Amino acid sequence: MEITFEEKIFENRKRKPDEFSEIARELRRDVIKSLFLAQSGHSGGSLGTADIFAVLFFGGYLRYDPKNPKWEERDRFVLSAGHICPILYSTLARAGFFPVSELATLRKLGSRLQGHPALDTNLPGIETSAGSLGQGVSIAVGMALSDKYLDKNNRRVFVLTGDGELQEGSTWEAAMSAGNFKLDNLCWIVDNNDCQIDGRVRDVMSIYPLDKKFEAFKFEVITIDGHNYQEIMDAFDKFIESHNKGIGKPTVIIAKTIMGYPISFMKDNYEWHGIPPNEEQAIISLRELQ
Ligand SMILES: Cc1ncc(C[n+]2csc(CCOP(=O)(O)OP(=O)(O)O)c2C)c(N)n1
Repeated sequence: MEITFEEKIFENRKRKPDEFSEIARELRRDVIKSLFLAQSGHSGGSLGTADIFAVLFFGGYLRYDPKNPKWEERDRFVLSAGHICPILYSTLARAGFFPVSELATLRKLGSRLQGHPALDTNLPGIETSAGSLGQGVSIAVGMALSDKYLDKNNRRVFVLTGDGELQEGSTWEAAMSAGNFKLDNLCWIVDNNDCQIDGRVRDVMSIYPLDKKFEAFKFEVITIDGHNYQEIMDAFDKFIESHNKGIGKPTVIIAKTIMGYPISFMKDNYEWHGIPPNEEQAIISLRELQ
């Protein structure tokens, strides 16, 4: 007997935290392989956020149907940090939106898997183009606004930004709007690895204290270890409860992550923000991800 969509979501919800580690390892292996084949792209953030992607997409939190990507009642996921799309592509492929074999075309001419998500490639599962930092989160706020006040539907909007991305002024306008308009259907995840393209976020231009800033913008603030599955699950559960109760506040999950995690020679090194592994590094990485 075929299981229904709702049953599948419920089954996913029952996953134990440990079950995510194999999923995340698979996603990270895909990231390494596709970046190696492309010989360009962003390793650090893609690897560092894999645990969050595993829980969000495979834990029954994000509602989607890969067989019907435009399903009216789906939640939306916006990758505002568009440069870390290798992890989004692996996730979408493993979730069944398109063949896993297509991951080998990352950044190739004519591929649907461009270096930043692009709507005009018609890749299933992509909700918006992104890559110009700050833009995606503003689009996500617009989506949440129209869902809550125009369509009055039950959809949730999840958006992921980097922390260096928060040095882009427009992100704070998005935060101010989300708080002001009481967008309790918006879950903003910050990949807080304290690394960006040129160094430590705190050295280049500090964005801290992040929790106090989001509180001032009227957010429900949850700070977690972004590699701890139980904490990630609890944070999404709390957001969903807030949405169901209609608390009138957006949620931000400040996820403390480690860039390049868990690869020994990439971990917490901002120089891995935007480079791919060479052959030797890819072999070592895949060995470490066994
Ligand atoms: C508006 C804009 N300015 C500059 C860039 C170039 N850029 C891409 S990623 C990045 C750093 C982002 O840092 P962070 O958000 O912390 O991402 P992480 O390094 O953790 O992947 C920069 C400056 C861009 N994509 N968009």
